[in-house]
Amino acid sequence: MKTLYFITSNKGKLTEAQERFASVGIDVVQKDIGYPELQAATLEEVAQFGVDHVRQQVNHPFILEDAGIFIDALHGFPGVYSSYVYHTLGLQGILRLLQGVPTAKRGATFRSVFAYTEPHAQPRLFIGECQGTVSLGEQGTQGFGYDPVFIPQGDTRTFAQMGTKEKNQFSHRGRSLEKLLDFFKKQ
Ligand code: ITT
Repeated sequence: MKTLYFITSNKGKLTEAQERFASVGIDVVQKDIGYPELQAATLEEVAQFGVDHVRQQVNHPFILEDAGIFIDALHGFPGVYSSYVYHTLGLQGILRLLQGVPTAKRGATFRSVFAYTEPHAQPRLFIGECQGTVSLGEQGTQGFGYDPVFIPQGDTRTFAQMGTKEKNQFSHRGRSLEKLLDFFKKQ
């Protein structure tokens, strides 16, 4: 396989997938055809629903991904609502919700669920997680979404203070992409 279609509206995700797959000679190509995001309890359900919708229009193999940040002090919020919350409350709104919460209690987990499917086949899911903390303020200008407020475990910088390659080395998406790549290698 030389070309892999990624159904996404998000250029940041696309760049990260392209960076990871370029080294193995796979060209990741964006298809921004959109699909409804089911209001479900899990990222897995959202991804599965997305596949069922997209495969009615696309008859070649493709990937799509649902991701979200789960903040401990907010009982997992925004989780599956991460996209909606990013566009409404925004990062400043999230930081306000965590006002007064000390660093030791600002734990959060980023999750990424990739779905890969071929026409008429059952989709396969590849899951990656990254633990860390929500910073006290926004830091950094790289990346996208919640990157300026997420500090991965083992580092003192936010994802927005790292380049794509470095973020991929231990991010939720880097990990799910790694599993997807392993799957391709075994095919
Ligand atoms: P799709 O078209 O691929 O669905 P999206 O931006 O709607 O793109 P998601 O629903 O998967 O993507 O993402 C939920 C939210 O979480 C959204 O606001 C993203 O910007 C944010 N997000 C996802 N992955 C992220 C990452 O690696 N770093 C920072 N924010 C991220």
